[in-house]
Amino acid sequence: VPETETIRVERRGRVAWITLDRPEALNALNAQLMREVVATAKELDADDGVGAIVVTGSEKAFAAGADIKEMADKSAAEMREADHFGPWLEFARVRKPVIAVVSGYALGGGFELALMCDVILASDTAQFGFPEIGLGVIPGIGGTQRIVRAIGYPKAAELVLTGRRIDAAEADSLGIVSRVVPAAELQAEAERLATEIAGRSLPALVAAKAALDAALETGLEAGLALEAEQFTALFDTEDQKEGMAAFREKRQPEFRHR
Ligand code: CO8
Repeated sequence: VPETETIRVERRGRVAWITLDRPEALNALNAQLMREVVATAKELDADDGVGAIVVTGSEKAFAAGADIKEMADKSAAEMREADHFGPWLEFARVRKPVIAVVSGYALGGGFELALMCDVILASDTAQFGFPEIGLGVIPGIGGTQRIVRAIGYPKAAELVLTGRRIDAAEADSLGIVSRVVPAAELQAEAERLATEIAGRSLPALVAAKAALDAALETGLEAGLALEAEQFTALFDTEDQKEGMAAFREKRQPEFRHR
């Protein structure tokens, strides 16, 4: 993993933790943080010892958005030149499961970053919103696209057009988050969930994510074909043989992630 200044990176077993670490700016996503998160995620994606990646922030903020101070004076040409978008596409293309563990503010780009992840585990202190409209801009790293796919147009449009902030309970009822847990239990639950996922067969996890992604990208026929092919290809993995043997022998599987 490369040297980083705006994030901390830790490995515990097969789980890699990326902790956003710009407390002075409530983890606002500046260009350096974007480069560090994306480079780290790509490196972890290529590492066979990693089964799942967690992205998290502090107790007060997952991330309070893109860095307003960094972009305030830019022209459109300068924004295009800086390309704040392409690297995040690479983050969203990570093949392994990515889990957002959200406490406090997940606003603007911070909310969008959470929506790039596969699973969102939220503290009951979490707050989500798209304040961009109040700044004279709009979500720019996937917010309008992913929130419509997540919760449907009418609910999504209200959030984007008003900038209204919602709490964890409302985010849960809208289907924005996977699950909400009390703040005091967030760390333990995140650890447990990430360890559980990372312990599963890596080829199966990657196949599952590819098939889930296809549901957002393709029509039903093409998605069904992709799912069937991903399912079938797993029959050439050691883990499929082990998983099914363990079932027949009434024991836990010991996956070797190949
Ligand atoms: N950018 C830069 N600095 C920030 C940001 C931010 N998004 N959010 C907070 N900070 C800074 C504050 O300026 C403050 O610094 P300082 O003490 O030097 O003034 C420090 O973090 C602490 O913040 P507050 O004092 O404001 O803390 P409060 O607890 O009073 O308020 C809030 C917390 C409500 C989260 C408040 O900080 C806030 O409203 N922040 C901005 C939220 C926002 O509007 N986010 C959307 C940004 S636009 C965006 O995300 C677009 C995404 C797509 C673009 C992709 C390309 C770049």
